[in-house]
Amino acid sequence: MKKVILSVAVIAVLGFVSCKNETKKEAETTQTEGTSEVALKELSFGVRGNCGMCKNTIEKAANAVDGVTKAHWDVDKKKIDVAFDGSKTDAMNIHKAIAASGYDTEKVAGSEEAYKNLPGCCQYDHTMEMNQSGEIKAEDHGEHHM
Ligand SMILES: [Cu+2]
Repeated sequence: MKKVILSVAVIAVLGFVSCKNETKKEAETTQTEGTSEVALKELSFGVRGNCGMCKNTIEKAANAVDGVTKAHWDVDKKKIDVAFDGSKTDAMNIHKAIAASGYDTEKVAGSEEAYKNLPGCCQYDHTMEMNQSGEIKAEDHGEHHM
């Protein structure tokens, strides 16, 4: 009887050890590198807009493009920083999506229809300079000819 109990104990120990080995092996295999080859691209370009509401609309439009992972519009610089998966979309799709929401980008003019539906405070000036430095501009940047 004692022998039986002993052998059961031995089997249990052996089983435990082999189980342990297995989990260790598994952990090692999952650690090996995946084949993820995400072509993440970053890009900045000019987008016109006035305020925080514009920011929401612009960023929402950019984020709605499949493959976009980041969209950050700077109200002072009139510029957006985006990151996207280059295998899913391209820069032009993002320009178009923002333009469709009513905002001018440096490549695509904003949809007039969407612009008209923007709140009054968001109806930005179409001649607004894009890609500003964010600093106060000096009015006189020509040379002085006397
Ligand atoms: Cu606005």
